[in-house]
Amino acid sequence: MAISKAFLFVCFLIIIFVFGVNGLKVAHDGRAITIDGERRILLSGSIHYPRSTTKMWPDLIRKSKEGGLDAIETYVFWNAHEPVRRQYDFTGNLDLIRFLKTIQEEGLYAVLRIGPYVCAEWNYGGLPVWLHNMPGCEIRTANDVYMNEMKNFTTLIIDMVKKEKLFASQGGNIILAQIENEYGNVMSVYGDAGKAYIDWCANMAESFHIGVPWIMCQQSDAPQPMINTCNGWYCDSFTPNNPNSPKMWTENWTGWFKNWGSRDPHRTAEDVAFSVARFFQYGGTFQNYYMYHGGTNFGRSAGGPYITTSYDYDAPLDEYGNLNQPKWGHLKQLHQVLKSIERTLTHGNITTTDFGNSVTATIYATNETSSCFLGNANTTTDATITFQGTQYSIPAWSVSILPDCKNEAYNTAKVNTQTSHVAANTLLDQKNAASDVSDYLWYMTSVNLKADDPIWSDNMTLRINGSGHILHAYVNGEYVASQWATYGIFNYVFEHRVKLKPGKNLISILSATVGYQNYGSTYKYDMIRSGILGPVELIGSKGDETVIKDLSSHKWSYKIGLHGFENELFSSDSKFDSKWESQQLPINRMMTWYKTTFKAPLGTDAVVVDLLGLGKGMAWVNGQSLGRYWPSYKADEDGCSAEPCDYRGTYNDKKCVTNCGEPTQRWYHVPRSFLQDGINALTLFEEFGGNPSLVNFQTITVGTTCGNGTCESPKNALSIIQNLCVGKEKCSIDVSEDTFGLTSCGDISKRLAVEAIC
Ligand SMILES: *[C@@H]1O[C@H](CO)[C@@H](O)[C@H](O)[C@H]1NC(C)=O
Ligand SMILES: *[C@@H]1O[C@H](CO)[C@@H](O)[C@H](O)[C@H]1NC(C)=O
Ligand SMILES: *[C@@H]1O[C@H](CO)[C@@H](O)[C@H](O)[C@H]1NC(C)=O
Ligand SMILES: *[C@@H]1O[C@H](CO)[C@@H](O)[C@H](O)[C@H]1NC(C)=O
Ligand SMILES: *[C@@H]1O[C@H](CO)[C@@H](O)[C@H](O)[C@H]1NC(C)=O
Ligand SMILES: *[C@@H]1O[C@H](CO)[C@@H](O)[C@H](O)[C@H]1NC(C)=O
Ligand SMILES: *[C@@H]1O[C@H](CO)[C@@H](O)[C@H](O)[C@H]1NC(C)=O
Ligand SMILES: CC(=O)N[C@H]1CO[C@H](CO)[C@@H](O)[C@@H]1O
Repeated sequence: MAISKAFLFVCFLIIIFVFGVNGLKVAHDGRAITIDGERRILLSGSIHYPRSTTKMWPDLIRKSKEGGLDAIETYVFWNAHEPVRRQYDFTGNLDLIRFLKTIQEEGLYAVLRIGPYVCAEWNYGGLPVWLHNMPGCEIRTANDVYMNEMKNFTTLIIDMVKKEKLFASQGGNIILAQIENEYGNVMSVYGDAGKAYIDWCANMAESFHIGVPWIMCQQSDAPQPMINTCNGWYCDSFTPNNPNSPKMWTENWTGWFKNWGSRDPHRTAEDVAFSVARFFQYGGTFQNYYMYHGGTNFGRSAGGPYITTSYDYDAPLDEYGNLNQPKWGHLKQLHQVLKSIERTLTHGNITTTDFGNSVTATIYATNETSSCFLGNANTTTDATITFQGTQYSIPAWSVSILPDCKNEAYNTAKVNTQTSHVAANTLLDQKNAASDVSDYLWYMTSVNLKADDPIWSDNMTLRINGSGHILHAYVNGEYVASQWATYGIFNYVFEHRVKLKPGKNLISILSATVGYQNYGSTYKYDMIRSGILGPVELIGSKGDETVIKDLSSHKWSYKIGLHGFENELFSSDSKFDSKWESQQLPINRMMTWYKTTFKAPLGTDAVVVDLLGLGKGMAWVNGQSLGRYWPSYKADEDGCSAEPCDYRGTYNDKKCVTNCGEPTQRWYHVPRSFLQDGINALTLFEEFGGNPSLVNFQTITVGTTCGNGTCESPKNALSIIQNLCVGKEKCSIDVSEDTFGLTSCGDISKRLAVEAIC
């Protein structure tokens, strides 16, 4: 009963293994799990089937495979399957067999950690509470009542799996199984009975003859042939208790769970990659991410006490199954590099040289080839070492992998996966930093100012040599100003007063492109830089004296895009749909998303949306982009002529222009095919701030023009119609000279066009 302590432990896994009979022969030697006699580097990830839905499973598993995993690991959740003694539930997302088969269909191995004690931040560690209430039952120790129940459930699971021929030895995909879980951490509580119990667990497991190896994580005295494995944040210095057991990491904690009241835990991609690379540098051959997808604690399944409903874990796949970048991508690259040197890692002689200050180099050498790891476990100091005649720099707390012992293919601290966060000691070309996934790129840096910094004055300005099409500057989260280029003149200087404070100041510049250069006749157009070119400077002036601080080569962090775009707020099935508030319509507010519904205009005429009143941004109808809009940008006042256009003479683009002084583009085409019967959705992202209350949909009718000519009604036609029709459900108008007056143009027929917005 003394299990309350177990609540404080987290159960994670990392495993390494081998065995087989009929199908695959999975076994192991002291180096690695072998599959059909071949030593393997195996990368596995935990996904707990009850923490997602059956519909999500194929996608989660596909994304795991795409991320470079070989195997999916899961616990089995006893109290979910047997909520009442001898009454079982294997339906819906408790369908363990379906989950294992889904993994198999996607072509991955499975690791089955039966437990059935699982910890896992799962209610009561996965044990049914009815056990606790059985007379004479003492859990997880040499107690007949408990052992009988544990054996009954474990047998049930093994039989189910065997019946479906899911063990690799039967031709299935399960390559490893686990009995008990992290018992080594608590065994001393049970005294001698604990040791007797774990031996019993091992014997029972063996008696099932499943044909694949059994593991026991965190069990330093695991009885043979159980393989003891390591769980933890780092497992590089772990050694199994038997020279014939490979070095396996069953729980590499990719992040952490959350409890009510806790902040959101995050483990960086760099650090997870460091721990994995280091594990392989030091001879590891199997590792499992706990979690690869954390998911959700549905119902009352959350353990604790006080574990939250979300079990996101900051895992490579987030709670909803989306890629958690850059973590997913950074690890994927690591997996590719490790797989490329699988043979060397599993066969090479290992030699490690200590360079001091926690810097080591490890050579894996076979007769044919060698691969190297350069590790720097120093938490603060970057290292430069000369290794086999070449100089290498290794950032603090990182591992470089040199598949040929010459060229660095990967460093755990250099995250260059397709990601939204980048950092560099220079101002990057927006094309390099943001690729072409968004118009928007944040340039962010911080400036530490001492109280006696010579730059201090009460007149400090931020000066940015622009060219970023459009930029919006913020200092310490407060908006400073915006500026943009005009067509053809893309260089401008932004200069505005800013308020800084002693200590750390955060400077954030949002650069927006309005289309990348598409042509150049006297230069290579593709090489034209975009974004903030620099310099970016702070200027302090006291009287005549000016002090300039150039920030251009500071450390700049980059973030692509804006949250709303990442979350696809414009998409018709956006899962953030509930976040829309319908309070008072905010106007003139920068970076604001608006969403409304409308009925499509009837008929077949072309439809446009009139965006007068808005600043600049992007518009979508039913999730389909209408493109950028910018009605606040007015055309030149000059150059339009009241005279009819003279067709004679050579044409140029300044001739016969119209629309002077008006919004450059006010109406935006909404193709009929974007529209549906009934309700349609319009989404706007307003960058500058505007007033969407005037937005309306119109149709374009060919062949009618309402223009100012010489043959017009002499009366105010609009007010006549307003009087007759506004406020009425129906109205009829007598279109005659009696109503609209005599014109000076005689007998020619006249037309009345009315457009009504209801
Ligand atoms: C589990 O216990 C039930 C009785 O409660 C028994 O009928 C069944 O055979 C047992 N299963 C195993 C595998 O021992
Ligand atoms: C880290 O590097 C610094 C500087 O080289 C050194 O003084 C320190 O001892 C190192 N720390 C460790 C743990 O190696
Ligand atoms: C690996 O070590 C073994 C035993 O020390 C030795 O016989 C063999 O030559 C070594 N191979 C390489 C490639 O260094
Ligand atoms: C590697 O080379 C060593 C020394 O030449 C030899 O003894 C050993 O058998 C070779 N090993 C393999 C796997 O070829
Ligand atoms: C403030 O500094 C700017 C240049 O950085 C200068 O142009 C301006 O005249 C200064 N204003 C005052 C009030 O000193
Ligand atoms: C600003 O950028 C433009 C375009 O690259 C460049 O010609 C100009 O010299 C820059 N200005 C300064 C002050 O560096
Ligand atoms: C039509 O012309 C009159 C007089 O020239 C002018 O006041 C009015 O604004 C014009 N209406 C439109 C719709 O252009
Ligand atoms: C259960 C377990 O292995 N816990 C370890 C996880 O890693 C941290 C940090 O390395 C250790 O302090 C724990 O003991």
